[in-house]
Amino acid sequence: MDATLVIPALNEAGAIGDLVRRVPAGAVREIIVVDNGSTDATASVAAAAGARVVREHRRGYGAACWAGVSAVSADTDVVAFLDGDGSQDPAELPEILEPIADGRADFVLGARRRTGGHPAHAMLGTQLIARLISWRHGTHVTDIPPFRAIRVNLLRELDMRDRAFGWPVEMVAKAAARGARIVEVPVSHRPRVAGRSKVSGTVVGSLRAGYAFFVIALRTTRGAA
Ligand SMILES: Nc1nc2c(ncn2[C@@H]2O[C@H](COP(=O)(O)OP(=O)(O)O)[C@@H](O)[C@H]2O)c(=O)[nH]1
Ligand SMILES: [Mg+2]
Repeated sequence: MDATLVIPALNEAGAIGDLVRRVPAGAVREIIVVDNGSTDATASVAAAAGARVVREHRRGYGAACWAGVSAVSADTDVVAFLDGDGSQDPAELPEILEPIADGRADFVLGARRRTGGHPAHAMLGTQLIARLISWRHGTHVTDIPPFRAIRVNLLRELDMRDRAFGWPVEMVAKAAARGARIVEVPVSHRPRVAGRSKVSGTVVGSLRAGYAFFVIALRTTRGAA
């Protein structure tokens, strides 16, 4: 199985180098860091750590992830995602890839069991939307997390439209709507290791992300996705 890791990064110079170096050897063929218009040394730090750096000047978490997906080599079977702030542990990447490698899953979610650094309000909203999607599409998801792995073929079929914070929820909702085999794997979560939060750590970021989550979840639950 040929897997590529995509890391969206906006001003993560303090975290990205260590993060890239901690990806277990052989877990993925390539690590792509998408520099989303950083004003710090994110790109050079990531490159020095061994990642391939792709630049995306259009801001947005989804725009960054999409640029990474567009840059994977043609023979890539699986794309994994995690954030550039060090909140997830790359040592857990083999566990995220395993259900797909075993042929048990099309899409794996790294469900956050310990939510250090992820505010309670954000976690609560996320869990509510996970329930809504589960109920509507007869699947069982408990989180809409940043740590994910998906078969490239499935991802391309999803026709992803959001380019901002709604990207993860669009991916989960559309995959569930298609009856894809979604498996959750428990993972750890800790506060970002450096830099500033752009989403759940700020009031504006939380509201924007929460709004996008709800709008996209409702759209797909009405069958319009
Ligand atoms: N908000 C935001 N995050 C981006 C963007 N591009 C890349 N990212 C990355 O998306 C990840 C999640 O953002 P983060 O600030 O950690 O959100 P939080 O975990 O909810 O506080 C980080 O790796 C960011 O660097 C962007 O345009 N906007
Ligand atoms: Mg974060």
